[in-house]
Amino acid sequence: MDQSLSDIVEEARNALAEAADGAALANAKARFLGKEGSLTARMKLLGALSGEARAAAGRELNEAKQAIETLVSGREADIARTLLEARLAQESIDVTLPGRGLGRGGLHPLTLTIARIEALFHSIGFDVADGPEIEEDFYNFTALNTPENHPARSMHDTFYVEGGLLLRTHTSPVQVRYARMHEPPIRVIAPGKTYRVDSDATHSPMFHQFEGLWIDEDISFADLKSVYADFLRRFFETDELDVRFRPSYFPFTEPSAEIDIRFPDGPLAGRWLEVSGSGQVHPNVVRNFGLDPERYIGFAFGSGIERLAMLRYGVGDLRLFYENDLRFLQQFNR
Ligand code: 2NM
Repeated sequence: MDQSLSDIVEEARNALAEAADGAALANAKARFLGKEGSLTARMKLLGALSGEARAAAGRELNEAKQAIETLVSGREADIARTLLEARLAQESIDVTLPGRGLGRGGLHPLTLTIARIEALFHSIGFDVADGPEIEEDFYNFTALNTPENHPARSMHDTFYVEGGLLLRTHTSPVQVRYARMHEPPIRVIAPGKTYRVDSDATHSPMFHQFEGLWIDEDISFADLKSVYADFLRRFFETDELDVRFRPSYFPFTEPSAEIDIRFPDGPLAGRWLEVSGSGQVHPNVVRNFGLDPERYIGFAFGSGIERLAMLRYGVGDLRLFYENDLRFLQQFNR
């Protein structure tokens, strides 16, 4: 005997329930309602019946067809909901998880040292100036009373570049430019990169310097000494620091003095350490500033920033400043 309609509906219910996605569902639906579907085949047989029997069989077939269609749309909704739930589960974000965090950068110890020097001199009325690192011979040497045959001008000591220019060997040319553009009284420091043909454990071809210049009508070496000694004690955060000025020679100052310091305690206690050069600006240089050396007195000083940073932080090797090893750099925050 042929399958009963209720068996077909039951078979459809099972087949549809097994369909896991839209394509499988369409296939399952076709098995019953499609052109070759089992229910469709029954419909085709209606023509052979007549009268009351045909009407009754037609009603039953329609009921079965509707039952299957209802099952299909129910299953359709199930599949759509399952897919949506899977997608939502996959795309969900747990807003309660902690963030990844931002790695915080820091300032290079030389940058910190320059900022500290600038702040200390700024607090006593000094301006901060900068200028070109590629300089003219005039500003780097000639204006600073450095003779044509001076060894510092040799190719062994100075980097010359195209166009008769050079890499500044100190920041004094900034002082020259500044002094020629400003009226006394002048109080200025010029920190920055400087270059010399020199490279070993204690010398880098690029290093940092700051130089200071103070010009007024009525100042003396005592003013230079007190300003610079005060700076050093504030820089190293100890009033106990010994400071001495020792006669020396520079072409651009006369008289000139080397500045030494001595720590009362710590690993360097008791040893005199040279940290700076200084002097009264040579009359020829004052003239090159565009000023009358009979009227104006200038005092100048200069210091290597790496040297000051090494002493302050207790760094033993200059090269550490240039290697960008984070294990080194991360140790400095003031
Ligand atoms: C030093 C030592 C002595 C210096 C001189 C000048 C200028 F431009 F005013 F003449 N600036 N810096 C100077 C003097 C620098 O460094 C060891």
